[in-house]
Amino acid sequence: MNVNMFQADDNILHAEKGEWAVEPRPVEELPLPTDFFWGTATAAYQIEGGALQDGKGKSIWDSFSHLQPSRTNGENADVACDHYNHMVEDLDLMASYDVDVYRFSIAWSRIIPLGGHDDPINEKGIEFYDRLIDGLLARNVDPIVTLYHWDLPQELYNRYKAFLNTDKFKADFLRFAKLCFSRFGDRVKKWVTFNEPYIISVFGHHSGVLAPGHSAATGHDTQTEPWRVGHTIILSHAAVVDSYVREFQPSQKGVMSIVLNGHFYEPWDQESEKHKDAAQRRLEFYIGWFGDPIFLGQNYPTQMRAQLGSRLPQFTTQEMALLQKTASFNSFYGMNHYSTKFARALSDPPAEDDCTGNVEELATNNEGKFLGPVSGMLWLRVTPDGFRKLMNWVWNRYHLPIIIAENGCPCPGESQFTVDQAVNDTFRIRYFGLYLDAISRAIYEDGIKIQGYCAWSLMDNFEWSAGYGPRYGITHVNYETLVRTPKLSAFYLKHSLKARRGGNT
Ligand code: GBH
Repeated sequence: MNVNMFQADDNILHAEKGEWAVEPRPVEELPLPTDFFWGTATAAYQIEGGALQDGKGKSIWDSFSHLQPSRTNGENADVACDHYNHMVEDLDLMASYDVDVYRFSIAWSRIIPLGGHDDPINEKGIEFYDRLIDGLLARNVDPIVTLYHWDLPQELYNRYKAFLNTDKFKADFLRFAKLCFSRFGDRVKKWVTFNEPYIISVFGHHSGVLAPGHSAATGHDTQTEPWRVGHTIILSHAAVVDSYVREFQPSQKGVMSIVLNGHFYEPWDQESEKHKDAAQRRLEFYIGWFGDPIFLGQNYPTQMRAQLGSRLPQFTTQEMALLQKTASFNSFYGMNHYSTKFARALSDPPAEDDCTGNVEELATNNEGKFLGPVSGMLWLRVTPDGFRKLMNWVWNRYHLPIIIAENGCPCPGESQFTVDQAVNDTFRIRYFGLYLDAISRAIYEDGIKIQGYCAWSLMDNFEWSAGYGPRYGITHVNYETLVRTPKLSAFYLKHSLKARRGGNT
């Protein structure tokens, strides 16, 4: 099959011609290494449903999605894609796409309903993930397992406000992680501790858009909470890595890391040092915040400490020693990436509760130009050059092989499409094609190690505060009938990856 038959209609791009800072290029189907792996990604709360099935405990997302007035577009994920009851079908779907890996997350409260280190285990929940993992291996698909993708056991929040109590959280998370290693680690060889600590900290504890929904409006201390939450995540990650390396890795031989997300930032005014500094500072506040302590075993970036002062928690000598010890045990950099924005320096002094490095994020530069065509989300533009630059930024700073753990987009207007329109997703195909070309350039022209790629997402699913509006899937899901229909992009990825790696198409 010729991958060119999947090429997007150019009209999609011409709509805004002349309005971009850089004109979009065509997809070139550039090569990838033969051992480059690809697959799809999901998260438990977004697809599983079975909210209270077989003894699962409530998570903060079960609560948050039932708040009145609704903060999730009037929708919840009690059923979602009902993956909990459609797992075999979903495994077969992935097999038909020829994926090499599947990145999914474990719902903590499904296997420890109350979440705590002394709380009972739910064997039924463990059985579900056992069947999932066995089903993947039977189909020759390697699992990449995320321990925490935002669905914290509600009880831990009730007991001690979860991330806001570092020692208690760390102990409970460590026990959950060890339970996963001991039950699943014989078959799971790639582990991710946390998905997107920035989002957990800032969107959960500053803007309050995501659970548990802390913001100034709900009476929370947004000056310090995000930084305390981030601190807890970093130390919990290090504790889990340390335990895995000492107690499990010698026999299980797996690898482990964390997944950080981040936009890339271009200066709002390319000629201005001030705005160039702002773009760099924004990246440090987004990615360096977690990356420097975790991957370098260093303190927070200098610019963060300078601006935040006592708002930023300090690492004790003992904690710093643990970070130094565990830094090199992170065997890859997990990258979730979608798009690029412009960064404009704000005037000093920064707001008392600033989280950005005193930077404004914009879709247009000083000439009013966009970075690329807009997808179905306003913040998400097709910006493959920024993706390549971010891979360079991360590689130069951390020198770790990169796994793209999430990448994708909804097509413009897709939330209103019929299934027949949705499956003809040429916009998404072009997005994937250009982003895979960027990976090829990063590997062969920039010399960066990139091991694999997970498309977000296997199927349309519950998009957090936006409910079922945005559709990121390479598979369409009808939320009434739960029928799954592959989109053209699923076959594009299957054939493009085969061709790029030198196989037959
Ligand atoms: C990922 O988050 C999540 O891991 C995944 O669960 C989710 O479904 C997927 O992306 C798609 O959204 O204020 O301009 O940054 C990505 C992090 C956080 C990026 C919210 C977009 C809103 C726009 N996202 N953010 S902006």
